[in-house]
Amino acid sequence: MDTYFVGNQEYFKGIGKIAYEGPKSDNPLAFKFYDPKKIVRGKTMEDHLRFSVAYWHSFCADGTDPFGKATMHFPWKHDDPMQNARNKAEAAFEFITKLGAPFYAFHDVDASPDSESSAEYEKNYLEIAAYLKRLQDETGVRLLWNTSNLFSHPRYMNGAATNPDFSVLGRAALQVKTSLDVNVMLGGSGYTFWGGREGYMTLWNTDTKREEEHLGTFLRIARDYGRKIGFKGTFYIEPKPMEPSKHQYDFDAATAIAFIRKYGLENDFKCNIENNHATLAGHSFAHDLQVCVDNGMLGSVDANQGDAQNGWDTDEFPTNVYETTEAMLIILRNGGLHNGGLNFDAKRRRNSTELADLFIAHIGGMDAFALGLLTADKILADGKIDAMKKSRYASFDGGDGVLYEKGLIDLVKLADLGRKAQPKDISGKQELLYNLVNQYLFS
Ligand SMILES: [Mn+2]
Repeated sequence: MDTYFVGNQEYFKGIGKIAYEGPKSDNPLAFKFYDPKKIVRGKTMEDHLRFSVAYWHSFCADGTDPFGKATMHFPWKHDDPMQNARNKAEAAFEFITKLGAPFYAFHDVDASPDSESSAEYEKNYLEIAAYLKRLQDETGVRLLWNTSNLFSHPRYMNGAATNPDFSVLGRAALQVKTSLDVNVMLGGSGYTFWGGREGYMTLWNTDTKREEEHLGTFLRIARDYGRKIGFKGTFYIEPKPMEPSKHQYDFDAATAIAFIRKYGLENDFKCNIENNHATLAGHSFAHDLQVCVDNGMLGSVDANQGDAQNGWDTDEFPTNVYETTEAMLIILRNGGLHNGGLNFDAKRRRNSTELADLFIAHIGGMDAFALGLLTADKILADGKIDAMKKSRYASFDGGDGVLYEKGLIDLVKLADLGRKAQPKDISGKQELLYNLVNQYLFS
């Protein structure tokens, strides 16, 4: 096996480059379905899926939860915060290169040490960013998006851009400005806003109208600054209905899109849709993706899955091929992910403590989306499902239905047509569609 590392040492010892070995392989450290150079619909799987590794879950989260201490031990940990950040970057780039993911994503304080001193925060971040640039150049790994953590520090407990204390907005702006500077330096394809604390805990102390307007202004000035310094990527809003706030303003895709339009941000902003956030909002992953595609607002995807038996954001690695098939079908109908990607905002379970588990978790997620892509391709190539969907609307493809779609029938005329109409009971064929999907998946 080839050894591979960046910097001074190998952290994932005994694990080489992950290869495609096909569905019959019993090697847990090999792809069964993700074959990066395989051509599907004229494009490689790698280019369709645009996988990204998330810094925070993979190289920062150590298994700590509200009930227990860390369970994961990272060999790159160092007492000096800057040395720790450089080691972590080397571990991350070794991992991402061995895995063969083309992209990564991070929050400012995942990559670089936070500081109470704003000058030190900026200095640390720019210094680490220069090191990340070096590692990007050395490995060819690219930045899908970065973001600023505007939720962990106590100063953000009442919100960042929506904080009732104006002084907090300034510190948030410093983080966003520096992250945009870093993004341009690293050639990022996107920049994400996730407003975990942009919401409220109780209406008794909250002026929601004012807070939402403050958020609109904050995103507008961030957009203006980004464009001024040459940021060419897409800005993303990542909807989530709750957790940690009781109610978050970017509740779901439909709410975020309405917000984006209300504040005139639709030429620069799109949505970053996360499966587990959609389910937390009472939707399905497919629903929020479809809402985005219908509105030309699908930006990027945080690829994970939730747990049907509890109501919180579990951020599990995606393995449900039924969900990935539906997702990839919608993404293919959208003409692909464009600037976006499939970013694994997912963490291994707290008791999956071996470093190899980090590879196994990502391999499973990549295989699940590869299967989804292959099945979605079969569904589109066969065309039966699309034809069934289209035929349900055939009455709008001829006669008065066409005039109605063109807006040429008023209510009086429509009511007049209604006097003569005799609607029939037409089957939606839902069970047949479900059965067809299983045939595509398993035959
Ligand atoms: Mn999540």
